[in-house]
Amino acid sequence: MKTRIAEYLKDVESFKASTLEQLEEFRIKYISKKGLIPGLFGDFRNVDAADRKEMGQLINHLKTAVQEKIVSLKDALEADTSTQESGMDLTLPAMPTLGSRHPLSIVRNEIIDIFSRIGFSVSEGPEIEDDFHNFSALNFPPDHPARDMQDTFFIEKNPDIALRTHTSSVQVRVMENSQPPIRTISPGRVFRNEAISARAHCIFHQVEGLYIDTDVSFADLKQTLFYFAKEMFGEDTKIRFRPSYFPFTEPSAEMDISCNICGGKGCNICKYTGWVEILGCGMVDPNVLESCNIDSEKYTGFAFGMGVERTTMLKYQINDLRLFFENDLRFLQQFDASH
Ligand code: 2NM
Repeated sequence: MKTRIAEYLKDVESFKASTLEQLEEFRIKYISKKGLIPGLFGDFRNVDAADRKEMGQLINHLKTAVQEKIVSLKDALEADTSTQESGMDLTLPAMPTLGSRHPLSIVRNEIIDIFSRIGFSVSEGPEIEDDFHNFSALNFPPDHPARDMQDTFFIEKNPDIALRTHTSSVQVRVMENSQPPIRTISPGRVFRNEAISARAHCIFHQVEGLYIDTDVSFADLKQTLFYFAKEMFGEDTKIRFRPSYFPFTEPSAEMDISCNICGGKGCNICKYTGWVEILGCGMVDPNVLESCNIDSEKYTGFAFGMGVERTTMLKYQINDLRLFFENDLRFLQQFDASH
């Protein structure tokens, strides 16, 4: 009997199960009613009185070994199946992963870099603004739709305070606090009360630019933005301007670049026109300069504004804006960590 117990113990100790079914077979073999261990207890009745104590201990030890084996294998197998379902293998060794910059940060930094090289500084300001800096100083008439609750997030019970709808508000602050020459860009988050879709989000990012000095002309605007387009999208990029309207600029324009996907031949990104819209711009309205204590007889300026999401989508051929806000590693890890 002693050798039988020793053999069983060896078998138990070396047993491995790769499925819960194999483990169940093992349990039945040893501890079910007709299993080996109840069998040993049955034979125990015939053991000599002198050996009973030792045999009893050996059988109990075997039984404990079987029970412990079952518990530990069951835990391991169950942990394993749950990780298979989630697609993760927790048994893999830990690997150091290098974080990468968010694509919006990569593109914002590149825009800042391009304008820094021609003397623009970076200015920042508050995300919660008053009516003057977000609307009035920028020549928005009192009944402009952007001032409506439906387009702008106002702070409850105070119609004078809202989340900024553009970073032009930062440039109002720059103009208030300094005199020309002014050359500055303001990157930042802006907020608009819009339904979230593949093309729109209620939080997005802008870079706006402002250049004020004596004799600044529309030709300066065109040349500056042509330089930007070539640096951002490649030397062969062409630009064109279409007339537009903004309260804060006159004249105003929208700038297109030749489609960087198809090179102007026509594709679904440019809707077969060969051109894609990239930014809005114009000559700063004299009313804006005067609101900010800058002499509009002496100075002129140009300004522009672009969406960082839109620019990033064009640069990296991303077709859904929501990818920027979901923080899915499978998306984020496609961008170079070195930026
Ligand atoms: C745009 C388009 C045109 C703009 C105007 C100003 C300011 F503060 F100088 F008046 N900053 N940015 C501007 C002009 C923004 O975004 C589409």
